[in-house]
Amino acid sequence: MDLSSAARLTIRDATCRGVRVPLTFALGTSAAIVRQVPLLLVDLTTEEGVVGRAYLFAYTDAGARSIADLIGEAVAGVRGQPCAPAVLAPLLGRRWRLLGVAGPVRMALSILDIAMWDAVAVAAGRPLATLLGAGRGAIPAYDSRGLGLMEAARLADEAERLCASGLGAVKLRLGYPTLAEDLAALAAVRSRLPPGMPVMVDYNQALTVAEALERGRALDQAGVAWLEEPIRHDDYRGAARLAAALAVPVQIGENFNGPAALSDALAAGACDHVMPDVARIGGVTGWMQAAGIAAAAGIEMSSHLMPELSVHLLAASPTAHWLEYVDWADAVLEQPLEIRDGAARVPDRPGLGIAWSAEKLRRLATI
Ligand code: SMN
Ligand code: MG
Repeated sequence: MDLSSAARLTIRDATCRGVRVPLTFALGTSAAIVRQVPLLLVDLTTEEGVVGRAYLFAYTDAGARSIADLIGEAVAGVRGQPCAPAVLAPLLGRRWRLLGVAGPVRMALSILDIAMWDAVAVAAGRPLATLLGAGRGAIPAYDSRGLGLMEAARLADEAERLCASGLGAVKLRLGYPTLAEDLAALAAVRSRLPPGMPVMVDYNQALTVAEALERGRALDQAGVAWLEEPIRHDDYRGAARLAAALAVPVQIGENFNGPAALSDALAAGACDHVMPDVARIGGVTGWMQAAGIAAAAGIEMSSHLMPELSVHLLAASPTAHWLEYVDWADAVLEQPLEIRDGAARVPDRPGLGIAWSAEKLRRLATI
């Protein structure tokens, strides 16, 4: 039997580059103010000459350096093996169990998995979304570039600037010292958006359960699209109390560590929607497992950051909901993600359709 060229790829090596991208819209969250983002760019080489690419948001410079180090060690362990991510994902997971597959280790293994899938799709000459069985060509996206914690007048101006993107929804960060300030921020943003535009709100785990119940009841009246991470991300019992008591949909998922976490959260009734992060859910392999669990439970699934990767995965997810749009990787990509009619387009190029622009990279500080 003749194997396809994709099945014959052999892993050779991985190169990682850390770069610091200044943000157009500084992003104040209740946890930290993000002014520049460390991105880690990964090139996975194969003996056949096909290169698989992926990138991740590394949160901090030390995060980028340590994840790069972990990727190097993980690749050394699978050098010479077939580039078969569905087989290598459980193998790598077992191998790294003693150190613990969470945080930077999970991110290293996830990004390696994504780069392997990219190589496979590039070798097959098909967009990754198509290879995963997707039919959708575009995913509705919301603008997540700005609307951090700041005074109401500046928030209103920023909301107006965001409207130029043509996206149909925005996300606002909340978690001011008082509920009144949260509501004032929401009102300021809404005063400059088209009437009825959905607004998601994100607390980045700032509240206690009691505070979340109080603020959530007020947000029920305010009609927000979802209430994201109101409390500690892994307090599923607390989140279940909120989901049961509140009308506003509770959204969690950017901190799910692998598909098992999503499964546990749904079993606990901790949320109404989920939004895994492709670099924490286990790459493409983990995402597709998570998408199956969410679909079986009838739960809407959105994405977290890295929209150029997530657009392919949402296109192949049965309960796809919203893509979180940020433009951070525009600073490194030859062809940035295309936004049209309020949606992100799945690029009609082989693999993820991403390539680094040497010229753009020259302008960025390296980590
Ligand atoms: C978020 C997380 C990390 C960095 C910036 C913003 C936020 C989101 O939780 O969901 O976008
Ligand atoms: Mg969030």
